[in-house]
Amino acid sequence: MVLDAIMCMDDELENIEDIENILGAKSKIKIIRAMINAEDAPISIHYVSDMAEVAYSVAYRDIHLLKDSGFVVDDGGKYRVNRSHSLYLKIAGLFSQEEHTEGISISNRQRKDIAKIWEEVGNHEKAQIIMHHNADPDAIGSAVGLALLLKKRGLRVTVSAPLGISKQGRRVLEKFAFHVREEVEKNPSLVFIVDSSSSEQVGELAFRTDPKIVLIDHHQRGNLAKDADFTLVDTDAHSCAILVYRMIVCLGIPVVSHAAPFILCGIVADTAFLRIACKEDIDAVDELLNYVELSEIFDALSVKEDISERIAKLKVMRRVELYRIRDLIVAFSRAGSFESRAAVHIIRVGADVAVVFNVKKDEIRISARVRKYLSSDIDLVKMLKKAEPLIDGSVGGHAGAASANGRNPNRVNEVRKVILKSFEKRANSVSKLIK
Ligand SMILES: [Mn+2]
Repeated sequence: MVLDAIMCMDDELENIEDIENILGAKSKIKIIRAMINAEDAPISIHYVSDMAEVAYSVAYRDIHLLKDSGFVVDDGGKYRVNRSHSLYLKIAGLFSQEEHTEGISISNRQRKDIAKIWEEVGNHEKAQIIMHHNADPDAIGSAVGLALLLKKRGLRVTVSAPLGISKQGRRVLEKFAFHVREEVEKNPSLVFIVDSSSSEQVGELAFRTDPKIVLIDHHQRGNLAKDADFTLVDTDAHSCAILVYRMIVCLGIPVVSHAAPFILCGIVADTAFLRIACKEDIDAVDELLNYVELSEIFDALSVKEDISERIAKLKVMRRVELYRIRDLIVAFSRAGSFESRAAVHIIRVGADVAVVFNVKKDEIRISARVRKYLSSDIDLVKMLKKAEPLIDGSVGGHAGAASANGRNPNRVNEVRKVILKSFEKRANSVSKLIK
C-alpha cells in the first residue's frame, strides 16, 4: 500500500528524492536501501533497524507496510526484498546511482541533463557559446570552462559576448589569456548560452540556421529555459561556473588544469569573494587551487578605477562637512554625478551617515547611506521624507540606502538643518567638527 503511490508515478521517478516525496518518510528509504544492500539474504527486523539506523519500532512498522505492498516478503520470521516486484529494478537502479565525485555531489537529474547534452554534442563539429551583456567573471568563467571542455571533445568553439564585457571580465580574459569575440556565428548548429535567463540579456540572435540551443544557468528559469532544447539549470547554485565544473567532474574530462583560473574567477566573484560560499563551492575551490594561486584570482578580480572616477571621489571628500552627534559621525557633501557611489565611499572612509547633494540649475538629487549595523536604528527614508516639501520632490529607497529627487535646488541649507534635527533625539548638542 505504501508502494501504490510509487506505482502510479512510476514513469516520473527520476531519483531517490522523488520516492522520498511520495513516501513522506525518510525511514522507509533507509529501510529499503538497507534491505536491497542485504541482497537475497533474509534479515531480521533488528538487523534492518541497525543497518538503516532507525528505531526498532519504526523498522517494524515500515517493514510490515512494505510487506503489505508486496515489496518485502516474510521468509520464516526474517524479511527480504521481493526481486520480482515490478518496481524492484527501478528502485535498486536509483540507489546504485547515488555516488559522489571529488567532494562534489551531482544529483541524478543533473547527471541525466549532462548526459543528454554530451550526447547531443557528439552530433556537432563546432559550437557557439554566448554570454550575457556586460559579461561578468561568472559568465566568462563558465563560457571558457565550457569551451575548453568542448575543444577536448574535438569541436571548434567560438566564445562571443555580443553585448560587451565588463571591466572585471576583460581583466580576467587578459590575465589568463583567452580570446572572446563580439560577433556571433551566423550559421551555428549548436549554441550554448551561459549565466543568462532571458533573451533580453543576450540580445537578438539572428541565426540563419535553426541551431540546437543549450542553456546552462543558475538564475530563475526565464524564457531562455523555455526555448532551449537542453538545459542544465540549478537555481540553488551560487555561480554558473560551478555548474560547468560539475559537468567536467561528471564527464571525467581532463581539462581542470586549464579551466581552473576561469572557473575559480566565476565561483569567487559570484559568492561575493567566498562570503556566501557553501561547502560545494569551497570543495571546488580547494580542488581548483591545485592549479592556480588564490592571490592570482583576487588580483584578476580587483578592478582599478579609471582616473576620472578617482578624481570625482577625492573631490567629494574635499567637500565633506562633518557633524558629531555623540558617537555618530554625520557627513554631508556635494557631487556633480554618481552621488550614491560618493555616499557609499564616504561611509567606507569612516562616516556613520552620509548625505550627498547633487545640485543642478533647476533640479536636486540627494543620496543618503548609513553604516549597515545602524540601519535598523536610523531610517533614511523617514529622515529624507521631512525634506520633501523643501525640495518639492519625493523620496525612495530603503532604510539603509535612500534617495530623493526634487524640482527646487535652492534650499539645501534648510534640508541639511532638517536632517540634523532628526538626530536630536540622540543628543541635545550637535557639534560641527570641521568647517
Ligand atoms: Mn552568475
